[in-house]
Amino acid sequence: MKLYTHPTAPNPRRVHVFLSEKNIEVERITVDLQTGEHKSPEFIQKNSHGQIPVLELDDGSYLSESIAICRYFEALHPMPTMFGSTPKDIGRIDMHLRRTELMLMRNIGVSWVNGPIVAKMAAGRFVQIPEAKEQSDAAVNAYYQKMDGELAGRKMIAGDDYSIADITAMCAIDFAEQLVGLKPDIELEHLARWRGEVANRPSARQNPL
Ligand SMILES: N[C@@H](CCC(=O)N[C@@H](CS)C(=O)NCC(=O)O)C(=O)O
Repeated sequence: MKLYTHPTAPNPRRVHVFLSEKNIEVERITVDLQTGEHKSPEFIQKNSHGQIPVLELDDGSYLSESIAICRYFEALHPMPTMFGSTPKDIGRIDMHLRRTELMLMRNIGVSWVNGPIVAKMAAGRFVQIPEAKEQSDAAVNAYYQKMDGELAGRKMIAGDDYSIADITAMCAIDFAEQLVGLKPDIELEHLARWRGEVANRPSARQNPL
């Protein structure tokens, strides 16, 4: 198997952290995002959406979407589970994962696309909408507040145990803080406690942003 990836991009990082948690080694091939290798005809054969990560299976077929790749490995190596084992845990983890992707990551993405780094990197490729960034910045900060309230009452995002919801939220917030200027307010102490705990796991330290 081969993972087409990039050492610091936030979606691939989710897969890297997940694989470290499970102690799974997969050959990694770095895709050069700067030169647009992910949009080349050769890469489009692997993922028609021209995005990373992409997993090449031993039979020559390809899987993309970070969570689909993680689910594939979870099915191959169920323990330690990152998606839950009991019906209740599976449901709860999926609920938090979906909220994190659809409400937090999506708005961080809007702020990123309409922000200063993309303005420099991809001048002319996107029409930037400052009002959209204002709204998504506010939505991200509101989401941080909601997380802080929830983390006051439990250790990890979906309960007592670390899960794919924690991996996804950590990768999203690290990216938001370092590259989108959306650092959680220092007063959100429960969110800060959780961030400290997930950042200290070997899987996070082995796969920094
Ligand atoms: N939903 C996809 C998103 C993948 C994605 O947005 N990857 C980024 C890197 S973090 C990418 O390839 N960006 C280049 C592009 O979209 O052109 C997933 O979860 O894997």
